[in-house]
Amino acid sequence: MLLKRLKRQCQQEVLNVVKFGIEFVPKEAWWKTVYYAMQSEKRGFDNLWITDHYNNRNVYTTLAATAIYTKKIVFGPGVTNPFLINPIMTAQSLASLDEMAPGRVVLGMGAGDKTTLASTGIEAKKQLSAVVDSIAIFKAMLEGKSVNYEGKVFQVKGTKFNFKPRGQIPVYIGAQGPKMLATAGKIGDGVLINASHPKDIDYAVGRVKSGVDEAGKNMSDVDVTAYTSFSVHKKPEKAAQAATPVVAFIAAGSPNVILERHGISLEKVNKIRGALAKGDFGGAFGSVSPKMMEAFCIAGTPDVCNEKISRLLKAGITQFVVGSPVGPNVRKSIDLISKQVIPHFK
Ligand code: F42
Repeated sequence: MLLKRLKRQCQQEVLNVVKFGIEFVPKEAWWKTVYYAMQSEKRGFDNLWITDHYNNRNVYTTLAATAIYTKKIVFGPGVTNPFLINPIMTAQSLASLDEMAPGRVVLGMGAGDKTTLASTGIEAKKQLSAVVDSIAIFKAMLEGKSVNYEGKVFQVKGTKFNFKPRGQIPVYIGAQGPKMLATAGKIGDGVLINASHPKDIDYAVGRVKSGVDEAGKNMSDVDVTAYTSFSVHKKPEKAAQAATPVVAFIAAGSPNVILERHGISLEKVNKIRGALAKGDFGGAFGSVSPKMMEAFCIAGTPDVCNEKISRLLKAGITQFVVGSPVGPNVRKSIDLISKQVIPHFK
């Protein structure tokens, strides 16, 4: 009896610490993304992440408007990369944003999406080292001193702001590969794990823990974040329909090791890859299988989503990010999440 009560209490404590974040891709006019940001804040989200790809709207104009139009939500790029944006400029952008929204700014840094980077002519070499160097330069610049740093990818000499930054800003690392996950545990204040299934989160948490142990830190020092593909609607088929295109792209971009982990046939994924390459989106989306949906998104009614979020909490996450597509209608889905998902955990 006592044991059961203690177990329940422990589970409750775990559930109580979870933060809810939301991700937006700034592919629409700035005011629409900022409207969603304001609505997310009002509806109880703790964190807001804006993705960074050169072919969408600029992440920092979106975040600057967010700083002005919101009051308490914590926000940042989720994630920028050191190849397109030099880490000195990232430090400058975040330090400036931190003056606009004191204490509400966080950095999300990752290796950069290779497909998007490829079209810019920028060669993303030594991605792990580039992330490590960038974070070292970022942190040193935020101390407001003159920075000298000799990294494998980036070197700076006497780099210094002409203003005094407010102070350190938490750094999250977007990570999927085993070394990047461990690095996030070692040097990050948080990790953004691009996954929706407990099997992937379990694996990732294990890798993050190895980095945490190596650095002599505690897991409680790192905000372990599931950065999911999410879609909620009262009608499950509508939720699934909205998530299918996102799942097609995730499946096509997944390494073999992840497909094997979920028992997804390479042949079926190659069919999607072939269709996407030809611009045959109908063919690609039509080839998404139930196994792919199960592995690569959380889609369904609020009850189904809550059950799946609970499984990720048990795997050790401390922040749950509702990522694209959010639902068939973003505004209505945010309302539904605020009424039937967030209250289930807080
Ligand atoms: N990418 C974007 O461009 N924009 C976004 O908005 C974005 C959001 C986002 C959110 C969460 C998230 O988890 C990822 C996100 N991404 C976004 C993708 C991200 O930028 C990366 O593309 C993605 O996370 C994949 O990177 P990865 O973490 O798997 O790391 C890659 C680079 C990798 O291969 N890692 C290896 C590993 O084991 O982790 C290590 C590679 C290594 O050791 N490299 C050596 C080195 O020194 O760097 C060099 C090796 C050699 O031979 O050259």
